Amino acid sequence: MIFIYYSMKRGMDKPLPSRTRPEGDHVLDGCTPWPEELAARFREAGHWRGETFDRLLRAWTRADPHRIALVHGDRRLDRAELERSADRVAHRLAGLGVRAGERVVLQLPNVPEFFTVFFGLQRLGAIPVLALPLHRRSEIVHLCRLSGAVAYVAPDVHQGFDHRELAAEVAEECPDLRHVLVVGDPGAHLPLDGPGAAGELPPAPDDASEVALLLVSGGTTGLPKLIPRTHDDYAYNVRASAELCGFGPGTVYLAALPVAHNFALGCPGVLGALHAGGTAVLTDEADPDTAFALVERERVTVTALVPPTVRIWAAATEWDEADLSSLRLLQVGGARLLPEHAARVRAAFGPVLQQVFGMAEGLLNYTEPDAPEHVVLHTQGRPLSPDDEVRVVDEHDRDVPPGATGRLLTRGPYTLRGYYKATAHNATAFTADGHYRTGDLVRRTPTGHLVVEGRVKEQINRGGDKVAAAEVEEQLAHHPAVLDSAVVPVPDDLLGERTCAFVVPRAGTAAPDRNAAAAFLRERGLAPYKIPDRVESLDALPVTAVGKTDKKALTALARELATEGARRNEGNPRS
Ligand code: OOB
Repeated sequence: MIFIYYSMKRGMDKPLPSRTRPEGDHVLDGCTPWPEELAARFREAGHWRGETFDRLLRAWTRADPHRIALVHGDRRLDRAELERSADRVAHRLAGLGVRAGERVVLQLPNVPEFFTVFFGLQRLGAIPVLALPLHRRSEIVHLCRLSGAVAYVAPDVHQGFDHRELAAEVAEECPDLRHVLVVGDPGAHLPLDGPGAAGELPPAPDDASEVALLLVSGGTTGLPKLIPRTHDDYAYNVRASAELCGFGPGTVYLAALPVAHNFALGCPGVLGALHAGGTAVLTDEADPDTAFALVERERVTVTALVPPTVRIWAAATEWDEADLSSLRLLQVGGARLLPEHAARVRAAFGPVLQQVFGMAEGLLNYTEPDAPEHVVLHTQGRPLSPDDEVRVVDEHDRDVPPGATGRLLTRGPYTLRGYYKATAHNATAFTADGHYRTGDLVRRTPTGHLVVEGRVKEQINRGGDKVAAAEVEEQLAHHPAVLDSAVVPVPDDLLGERTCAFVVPRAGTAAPDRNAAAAFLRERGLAPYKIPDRVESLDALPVTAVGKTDKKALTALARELATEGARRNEGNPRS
């Protein structure tokens, strides 16, 4: 495999001795480490190599300083420039007092600065908290508080939204936040480009068992959780993914999904392309016009998409004449890709489709690039690592018979052992022996491939964007006319699912309709994709025999209302 290009060159295949940890505020304090004997096994197996992301960046640069690392519009950064820019950011942040172990909320779209800040923080040993571009006040305040962030890095204006105004509100609500840094016009805040610390920085922390980044979970309970990813585990995630996907120096990866999301960041993503000696092209526009033109111009060889986008791309191939012949691998994941849609994608692009069933928490499943057609069309892939442990169980954690559908539990060398600072939640999110309860319902084929059949977690998957029902319900509870609410999925042809909120009004009030609820939730700073697509008023929520809200009944009702609505529209096409 070509991906080992760098590691072979540098003789990095042997585990490096682990170093001592520098003084400071350690994120590991809020984390659950792997048991020592397992950690030793993962080092022994060569999964964990003691490499920090700072060391990796320097190794990539040394191997080929003038190879282009990142392309964005007319900008092209080679590895040496990426490293220099990261060092400038490190000096800038050090000058502001940011130290090893401290957290910085990083909310940037797909621009080179995402990576200069990411690697600048790695240089300092500070930890990026990767907020999604669509997160708003509710999420950013929560992420800053939960992580105890000392700084927030944001764009000036992105897709019409002014992050500087958001930052001002966030700063007011988060006393630990010392600095807001803006890429572009800083307004009342600090520019990212600015004077830095004079002189040499202290050496970069070199303990690869430390946390390298905090990813945001899709969530099932009230507010998003933070997922600690160590250098050891995430470097393995990236390297093994790049190897499986056949990444090499010729790889040109198009990042059209947000790079703050695990899929486009490290599965194999931009980091995988850099690790393999390739190039990453960054864009925020995943529409076929923009993306096809980029594929043609940059000779893109691989990209990652969510199902709704890949369907739009497949349809667009019928009229768009861009030359897409450079495309070798088209990864699709984040939500279920139905077999008939997979077949259409294959018909449009040829045998380049790969299904990816992954999660920010760790476990990744890929269909192999050379997998037979029926595997690519009908399964969501096989676990990446030989040391990924996968169990399919019933509601009492008993293994179901082979081939039966059950709940997916997993543990392994790159799957978290606990969310950050979430002791109570961790008690139920993991089994006593450290398996993560994914909340997904799967069935395993005789070849070990997984088919995602559904889920038990209370999450709506809106075309790859995850919405925790409880988070929206909690926000709705603040509305003066809302006594109670329940948020459930409704099937949707393009997104797979949309959200429907059932609302019970307080006595003597009327429940807010869709527009009023949307305005209210926007005002509360909720990310736009979490705002319910439908709002229905009910006198009371149905309950189960034990008195819990009957979400099954509500899901059925939402489905009924949606079909009725569709039927009415068919009868009256102008409505
Ligand atoms: C990816 O990560 P997250 O953290 O946004 O969401 C994880 C959840 C999974 O537990 C599952 O419920 C769903 O998203 N999911 C899929 C899927 N891929 C993810 N459901 C059905 N089919 C698939 N192929 O979504 C993610 C992370 C890394 C790589 C790819 C996706």
